[in-house]
Amino acid sequence: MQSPLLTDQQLAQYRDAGFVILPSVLSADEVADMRRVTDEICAGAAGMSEGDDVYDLEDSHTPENPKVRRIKNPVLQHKIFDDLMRDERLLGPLRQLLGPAVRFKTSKLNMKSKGYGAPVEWHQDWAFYPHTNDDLTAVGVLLNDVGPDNGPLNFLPGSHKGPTYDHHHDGVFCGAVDIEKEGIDLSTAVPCIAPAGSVSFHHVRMLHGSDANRSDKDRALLLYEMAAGDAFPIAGGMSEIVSLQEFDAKLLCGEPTLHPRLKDVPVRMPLPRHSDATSIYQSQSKADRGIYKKSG
Ligand SMILES: O=C(O)CCC(=O)C(=O)O
Repeated sequence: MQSPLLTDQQLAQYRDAGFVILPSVLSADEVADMRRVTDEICAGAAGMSEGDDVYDLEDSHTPENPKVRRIKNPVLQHKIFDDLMRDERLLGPLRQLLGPAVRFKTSKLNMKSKGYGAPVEWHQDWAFYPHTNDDLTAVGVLLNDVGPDNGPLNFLPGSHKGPTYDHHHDGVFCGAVDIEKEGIDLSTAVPCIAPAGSVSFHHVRMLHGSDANRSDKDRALLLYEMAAGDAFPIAGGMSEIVSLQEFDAKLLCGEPTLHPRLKDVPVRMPLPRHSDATSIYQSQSKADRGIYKKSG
């Protein structure tokens, strides 16, 4: 399959709106393989009474009726997910967006299963992990066809050029923006509606969120967080450099550097944080805000 390098128009859209969606990058067979592996991993949650390093479980999960909300860092769970992030069909556009050196940060597979898949309240990824510059992007791989009803991810165009919003509640980081209090107009939000196998790229400062999946169609979304090689995490954020060796091993292409590129970017530290908040779902549950919870 042809490597889908971004056109000038797509690059301009990413620059102006903060996201771009490439339809049908993966073949139907590739998507089917990923869904099969995903099902196999999810089957491992049967019998579990609480989440662990692999599984984030829905609030309604029981050992007898397992419901996985997220597979944590799927690249560590199966080679198929590791292979895809090294694929030129992703790396080509990533080099265009971030520069010659691209570093993998982490990954997640949000299941948003039919009938109950949890919402993710509006937030900016940047609020969780500020860096020395904002050349970071999230790559979303749709493992199901996504329509208006099965909980599409929504982007607010242009919000990546605006402020870093308050993601605190009662003085503690909760990872969700109070849309009403901030007076944010979501009427121009764009849902990421596309066939399975499509790939989206959204800027790290993009305001985004998704409703619960009350439909009868699954909506699994594989996400890779990627950074420019010279973007270094700011201490106190939710990314850390454990060792230089590990940090450099996460470079997917390009040369390592000890010279972070510094950019004048708006930063709010995600501190203090709830000690028992191990995922965005749990952080957000610490606040009674959220337009999706209210409407759900
Ligand atoms: O799965 C979704 O719809 C939202 C994903 C997201 O924004 C996140 O996990 O940070």
